[in-house]
Amino acid sequence: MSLRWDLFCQVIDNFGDIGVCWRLAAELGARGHQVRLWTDDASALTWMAPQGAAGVQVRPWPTEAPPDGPGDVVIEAFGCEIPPDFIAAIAHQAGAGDQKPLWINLEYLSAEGYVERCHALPSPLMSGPGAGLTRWFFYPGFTPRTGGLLREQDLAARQAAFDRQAWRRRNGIAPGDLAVSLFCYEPPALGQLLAQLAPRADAHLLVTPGRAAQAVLHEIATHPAWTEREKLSISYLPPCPQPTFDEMLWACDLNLVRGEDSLVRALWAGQPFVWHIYPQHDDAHHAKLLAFLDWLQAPASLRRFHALWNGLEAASTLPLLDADTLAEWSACALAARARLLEQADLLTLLLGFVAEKS
Ligand code: TRH
Repeated sequence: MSLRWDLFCQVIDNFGDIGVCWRLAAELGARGHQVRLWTDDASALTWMAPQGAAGVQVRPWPTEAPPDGPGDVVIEAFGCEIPPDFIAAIAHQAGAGDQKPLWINLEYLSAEGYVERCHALPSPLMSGPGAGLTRWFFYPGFTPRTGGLLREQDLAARQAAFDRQAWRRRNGIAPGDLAVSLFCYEPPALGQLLAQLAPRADAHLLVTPGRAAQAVLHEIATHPAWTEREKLSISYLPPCPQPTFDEMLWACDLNLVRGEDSLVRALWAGQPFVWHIYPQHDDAHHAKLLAFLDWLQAPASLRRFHALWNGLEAASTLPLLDADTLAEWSACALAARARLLEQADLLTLLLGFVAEKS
């Protein structure tokens, strides 16, 4: 059954908020639903999704509900605050005896234990224009008792049709070369990574624009002793659409990803990866990272790389990115992907949840 969805997305910083919301909206559209994506900052969509998506309308942040009222499902992503007049319209509709809309708070992704405990719990509203309504928590996650991960229905077919060697040839990367994609904030161990790759004439570093490119340029400028870099090929990439970003991850031998959405994409890529987790002021991200590494069943060298890359540990040497290490990380990544592929994807679980509660 085709439903009408209102998806609310406020951009805090970076691209994860809108990146996740866009993937969800586009996949809803692909499965025949109608989506209004309300956002206070759609600017990144010009490069992330220039093609748009069937069934998806991008709308500026509203002050009130549109004349035809809220849709069948309202999603506030990452606890963003829906405007009070829109909430009043939800309450009005619910007060008219309608079960709809179903109101869902889509949370951030984590592998921590609270996710299984809190997933699908109700949160009754006690005050404000929504008093008396119930909002439901929906937690993405890595285990069957969570809301799962976004995975498009056509992902497997797209991956099967992807010509990895042709992509590498187009980008001047020989089959046996080491291609490393870099999407990160300012990793404390970036200098160490560059120093390790610098003498390798077979290494290619594909640097995404923005903070990653700035961090690399800063590192090069502030470490004049690092003189061998001319051997390493560094490409500074323009921003690209999400499907093109995904293909880069499928084509590389090591993906250094960050935030939330690109981590999921690295998992689907099935290549070795390292996660630069979004840093939180109270260091809450340390426990979050360790929980993920436990779920991942990361081997010791991958745990150590993560600890240094994320600044949980200092004054130690990054594991060498040699063939044995990458083979071990590859086995780990493939096993993780296989576990995830046995589970339902986020949208399938969300649609089941909506059907159950409506
Ligand atoms: O940009 P991020 O660091 O986003 C973060 C996280 O989501 C974090 O959890 C959140 O709290 C914070 O934002 C506010 O990383 P993330 O999540 O990987 O999002 C990046 C998106 O950008 C992803 O959808 C991939 C996309 N992308 C492209 O489509 N093309 C590109 O060229 C690049 C570099 C990224």
